[in-house]
Amino acid sequence: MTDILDKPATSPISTSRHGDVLIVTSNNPPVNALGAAVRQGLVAAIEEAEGDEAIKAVVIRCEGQTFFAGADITEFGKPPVMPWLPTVVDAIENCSKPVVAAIHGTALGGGLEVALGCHYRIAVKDAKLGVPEVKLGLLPGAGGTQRLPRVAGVQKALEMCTSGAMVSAKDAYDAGLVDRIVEGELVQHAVALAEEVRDIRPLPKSSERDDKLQAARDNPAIFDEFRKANAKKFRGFEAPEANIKAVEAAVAKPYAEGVIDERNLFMGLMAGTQSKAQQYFFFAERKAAKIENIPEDTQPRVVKRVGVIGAGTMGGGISMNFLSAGIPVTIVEMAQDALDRGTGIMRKNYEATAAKGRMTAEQVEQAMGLLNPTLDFDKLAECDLIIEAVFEQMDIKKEVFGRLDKIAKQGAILASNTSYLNVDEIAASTSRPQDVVGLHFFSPANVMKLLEIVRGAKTAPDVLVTAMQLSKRIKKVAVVAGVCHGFIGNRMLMPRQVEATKLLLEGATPEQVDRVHVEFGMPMGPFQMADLAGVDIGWHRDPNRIENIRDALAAEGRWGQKKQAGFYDYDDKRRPSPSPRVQEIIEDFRSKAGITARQIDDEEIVERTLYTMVNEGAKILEEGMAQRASDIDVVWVYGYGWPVYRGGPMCWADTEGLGKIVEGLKRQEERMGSDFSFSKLLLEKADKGEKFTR
Ligand code: T1G
Repeated sequence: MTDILDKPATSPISTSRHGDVLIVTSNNPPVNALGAAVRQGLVAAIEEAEGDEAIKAVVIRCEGQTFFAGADITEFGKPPVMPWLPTVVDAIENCSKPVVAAIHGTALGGGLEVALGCHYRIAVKDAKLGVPEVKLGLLPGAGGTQRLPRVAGVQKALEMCTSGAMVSAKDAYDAGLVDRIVEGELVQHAVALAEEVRDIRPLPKSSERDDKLQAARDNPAIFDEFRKANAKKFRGFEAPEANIKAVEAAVAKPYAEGVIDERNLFMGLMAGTQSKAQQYFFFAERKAAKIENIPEDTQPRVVKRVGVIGAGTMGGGISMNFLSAGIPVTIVEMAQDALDRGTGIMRKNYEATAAKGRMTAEQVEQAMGLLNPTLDFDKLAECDLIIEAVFEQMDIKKEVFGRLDKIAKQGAILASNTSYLNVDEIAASTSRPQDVVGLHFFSPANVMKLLEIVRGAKTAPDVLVTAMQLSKRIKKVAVVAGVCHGFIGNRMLMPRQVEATKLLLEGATPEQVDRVHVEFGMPMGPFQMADLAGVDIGWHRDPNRIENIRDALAAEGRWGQKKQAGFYDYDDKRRPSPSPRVQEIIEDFRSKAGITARQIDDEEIVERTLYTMVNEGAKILEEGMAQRASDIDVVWVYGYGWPVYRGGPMCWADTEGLGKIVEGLKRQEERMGSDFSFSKLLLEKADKGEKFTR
């Protein structure tokens, strides 16, 4: 079909003819975002089709990696340029000749809305479709909330609009979103379909469909049932409810009125702080992949086989990331029973995923088939990347790296999964510090998306580039961190935990502190998190050495959920309740310290735990331990569940106002005593009225 495509025009939209079919092509890399020039070009192309008798049908397609991937997010917040996207979609739908959407890649957001404006939709097998606007704190604002339920049904529309998840071409076909799935030359098939339907009238307009709405009219409870079923997931977010309301309007009102509701709901979201934070975060997570101060053309090293030392919880979880990406793993343990236990848990985890229908039995076998468990440490010599996940103790790490230095092949990357320790010190125990890097996975390593790539003083640029590229392959979001105690995430966790514990001594309860954090939008508070992770993590294990509340709990075996007792008591379904025993322990420490309990208000808890985190984040920035403020936000959203509708600690601080943050910290400075010192950068920025993230 190469003869049909003319030379590219200046506009990203070009048109060409194949017989009596007008082919409209968008060439707007990297994702054919529907920027102003694309929108103008599409309207012009429809006018061209209308104005030429010889044209009987139209195909709309895209060059490059994907069909339109949505509105151009970089245009948001700027003065609007006509035509609006809804106008473009209406122009397509009101064309007097049939318009076929030829979909490949990811037809997302406004891209799917353009396809819904077309009269027919054809897709290649591996295409994906979705309306991810909710992830930007928005809703499909170009008729999507009105057309989608009419074409795919209300339940499907609710699920797609509120999750933002992509659906496969097959799933889309089954839902009626796509008329045909094809293999091979998409343009050819699209032109053939256009020829087939050229004389069919009336044209099938999505906005005029009504059949699939009736089911919801007969069962109006569908909306509240959907709200209830998703209440936990949507907690704190504004956009999901707005999406539901827009779909409700599609059912209750004629199309022309429903789109007005959609527009009003869209503008309401766009004006709010949540969508600004979530749009900021969309770019923040992409910026995190950019590594500063390395040569532009640094090439990654080849990684064909990965070695993992330690088949415990972390080693097993880390291994699964690579196995799932089709990368062979040699996993080493010191004892057969530990090795068997570790590989057994990996298989069990895969089987649990398969039981949920998220992978097939053969994929489980495929992944496990790439695993080479061994007691022979020297087998690591065949690996291109070796990750140690041994006990979090410096002398043990140094001993392991010393051994690796002797057997690992030249050019192999030696990585530590340490969550706190000094990577430079570990690197110094080898003759090849340039090959040493930290790869800090978060537990459970096969689930949590965050990966901190800890850049040692001597870590070579290509080691960093390799780590960043690999992180994408294993579906992680990686952030480069400098060498300091706790890197970025855990370093900010420390002042939060210190102040949270002091608040208990001063009169707060674990429930109060945790409630404030959960109401803020965190998945859990500091004490719920301690009970989940384990109160005994990092404990010195001497039951006679009781220096703080945590020591006291650990000494009594109150190690958290796994022992049905920690900062809370737990029933056999792990439901928490306030613990009288913990209250006694707190009161005992309080009286020993001569502290009289006082009423502590929620605002103080925010200032002493969340504001101090912002202050620590500012120190991380001023010390160069993070490349940019937005990286800190990526760490906290992906590593600890910071509510993305607040953008992350640094974005939230900007929204609060740095002056307010400084004032709040000044109010608490005396109570925090020597545990606290102001970040100079924070004071400076607050003084100048500057922001961290924009
Ligand atoms: N607008 C502008 N730039 C975009 C973009 C978009 N929609 N999508 C991606 N980019 C940039 C991205 O910043 C990066 O830039 C490069 O493209 C490659 O992206 C009215 C209001 C399509 C699945 O939310 O999900 O339509 O870093 O690294 O991994 O109803 O990009 O190279 O400079 O992600 O191959 C709805 C968002 C918009 C889709 C490709 N659409 N994009 O993933 O590449 S709102 C979205 C994605 C809307 C209407 C509403 C992914 C992708 P740089 P990438 P990828």
